[in-house]
Amino acid sequence: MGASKPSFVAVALWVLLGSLLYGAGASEGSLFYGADASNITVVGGDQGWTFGFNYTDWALKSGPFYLGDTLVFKYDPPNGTNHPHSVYLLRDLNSFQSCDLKRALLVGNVMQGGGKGFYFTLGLRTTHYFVCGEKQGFHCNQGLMKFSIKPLKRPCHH
Ligand SMILES: [Cu+2]
Repeated sequence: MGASKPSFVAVALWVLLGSLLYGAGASEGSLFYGADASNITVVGGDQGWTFGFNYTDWALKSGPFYLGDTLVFKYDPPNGTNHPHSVYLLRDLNSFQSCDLKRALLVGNVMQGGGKGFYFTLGLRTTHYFVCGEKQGFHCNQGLMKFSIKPLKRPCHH
């Protein structure tokens, strides 16, 4: 009797531990398989692509991003009363830091963010410098509409 009580407790702990481990394993498994497929992420979440939202902060919290992942930029086309936005890629860190659009590549024009948004798939393993190109860099500088992402190679799976 004195010996069976501790062993009962040990078994109960073992079962409890087992269920905790099983639960943790299952959720890690689903996270793993979730990361295995290409992800589609709306830039800025509910805020979309807009003036004054901190996209550098957003990108840090939303990463990591992998090759083949898709970003969605949502912004209204010009309608006479709003401030239109766009999506440009800048060539290097210097132009990114100064919001210099002189040699920038237009990828999403002011019309393309409407409806389901402008889709951009991360296809190159280089740092992507995304900015809004409106008002000669004002949206990028003062509006914080800038962020950089270096997509990672997706981990191998079996
Ligand atoms: Cu803008």
